[in-house]
Amino acid sequence: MRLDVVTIFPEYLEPLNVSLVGKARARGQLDVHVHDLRDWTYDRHNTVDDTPYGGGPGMVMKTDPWGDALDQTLADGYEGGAHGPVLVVPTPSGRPFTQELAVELSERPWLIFTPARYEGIDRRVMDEYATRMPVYEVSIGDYVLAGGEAAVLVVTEAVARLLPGVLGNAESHRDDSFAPGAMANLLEGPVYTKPPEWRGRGIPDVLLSGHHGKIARWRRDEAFRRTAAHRPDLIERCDPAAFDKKDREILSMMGWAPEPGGRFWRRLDDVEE
Ligand code: 6GU
Repeated sequence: MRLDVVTIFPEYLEPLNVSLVGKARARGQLDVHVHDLRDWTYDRHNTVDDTPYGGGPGMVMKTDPWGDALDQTLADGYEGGAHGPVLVVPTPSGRPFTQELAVELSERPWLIFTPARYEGIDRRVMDEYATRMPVYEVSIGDYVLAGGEAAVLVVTEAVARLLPGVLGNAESHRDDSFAPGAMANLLEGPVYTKPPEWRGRGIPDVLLSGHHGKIARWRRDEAFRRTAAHRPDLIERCDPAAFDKKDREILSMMGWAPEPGGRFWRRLDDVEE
């Protein structure tokens, strides 16, 4: 997979040399190119922003540096044999970045990221490139960052670990929380390793029982507990056909009940917080 990142802070992308993404690069599984947007400015001050039409606070990133940078990035990539680019534009007003979108992006041969600072990029840049390639405007969560660079690191790591041969073990993302079909999208419960006792704290007996059925059941119960506490929206979204008898018992104990349509909703009256 080829990755291009155009940014006014190329040094912010240094973490792409480290850990899983760094190793994928070293092995030739990822071909990463980081570009300085200011290379496509031609005035003394290397200006990339200007005041917004219509007034208001902040600055907007100008069309010309982005247009020239993207034209050259595309030309260089095609010349190097890349094909099928998609533009990934990090923005707090984008669609939520999810595991499903990570899987979709991991199936593309070439991602071009345009992290912005200030109040974002002049709309015409996205409209222009959308006539030539898919454009994904993505947000990594409901909070505001000072710029899109950290989001590029997040998206890149989520995508890179899905590439064939990047994670050592092909099984290792099968039961990720949020992997399609994983525990019906429950969060994963607690995990333990040696020693069996630490500062007076043991580990749940069932994990030492060697009884695989009981262990699987315990893990599922813990996943329900954790999901109910941290992400009740995930349980409400679940297809109730994914719940077995024991799941229903656990949910009921935690204050959840099926509505006539079958989906589970939390009873607000008798819930212990
Ligand atoms: Cl992608 N960019 C910025 N600036 N803020 C964000 C974001 C992206 N996702 C959530 N907040």
